[in-house]
Amino acid sequence: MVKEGKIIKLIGDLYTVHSGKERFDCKARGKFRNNKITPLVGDQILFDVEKKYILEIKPRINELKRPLVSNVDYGVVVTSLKQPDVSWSLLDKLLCNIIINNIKPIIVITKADLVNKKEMKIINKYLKYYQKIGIPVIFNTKLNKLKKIIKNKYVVLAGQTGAGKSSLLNKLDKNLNLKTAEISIALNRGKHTTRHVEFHQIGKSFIADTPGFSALELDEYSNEEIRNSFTEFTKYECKYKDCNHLSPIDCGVVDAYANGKILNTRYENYKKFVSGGK
Ligand SMILES: Nc1nc2c(ncn2[C@@H]2O[C@H](COP(=O)(O)OP(=O)(O)OP(=O)(O)O)[C@@H](O)[C@H]2O)c(=O)[nH]1
Ligand SMILES: [Mg+2]
Ligand SMILES: [Zn+2]
Repeated sequence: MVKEGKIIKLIGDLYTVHSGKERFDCKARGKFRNNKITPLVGDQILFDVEKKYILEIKPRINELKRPLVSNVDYGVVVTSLKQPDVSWSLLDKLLCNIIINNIKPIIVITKADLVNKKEMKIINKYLKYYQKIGIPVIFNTKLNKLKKIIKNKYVVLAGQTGAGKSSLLNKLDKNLNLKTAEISIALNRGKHTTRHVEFHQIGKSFIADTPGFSALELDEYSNEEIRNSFTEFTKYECKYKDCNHLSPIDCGVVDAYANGKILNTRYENYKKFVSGGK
């Protein structure tokens, strides 16, 4: 019998498929390897119930390489303010990565309890900017707004190891009990506690916990894609339509940056990303 379902988890080469109210364990056939297409967590598929094989992958709405997942509506960038320390460069990279793949970004802030008032004042200036350019910024201590936005949606969590992704899910669902771990004090970063991608149904949302990482490259993207992912830049007018915003002549973005309308780190990161200093 052939059924349709959605891949919600992958461990090793074993896929867990959600179909109706049931779950099935399936494997991918060689056919997919030959065609250089691998089923991903998030894929809508047809599978053979008796043989436990994935037969067909339905066309994807989108696909993210890091973390490896498909068909998501929202990408939540989980950003810790301490342990590991906040990195505006990594945050901008993660946002690029999500926006370029046609996924809507949300920023969730963790570990605000570890920064002092003075530090928080500076950090708030940055966070306000992201909010202003249309990216929701939500603290992990106030999750009602997040719950509202992601109702009935597929969501992927992305962020550094140790940022608090699994802890966030445990907060959203007290019965989940996902494994979390203290960060390594010596390295000031996490221990790669989560090892696989898995969607969890929480209320009416499906949220994928994912392995964290320490660094991310944007090599696979063109300068144009990176430029377009800095969505607030489109507000400013440049003399040339395909302006790369790198030369100060006739460039509305450089002007806006010089006039303090664009956050320093945003423009500096943009320059780094498009010139290969990713
Ligand atoms: N003080 C504080 N600690 C937090 C907060 N959120 C998470 N943590 C702690 O941070 C550590 C790492 O959290 P995890 O949830 O395991 O982090 P992760 O992002 O899932 O990490 P990986 O699975 O390695 O990618 C744990 O010890 C958590 O208890 C927070 O808001 N404040
Ligand atoms: Mg985790
Ligand atoms: Zn320009």
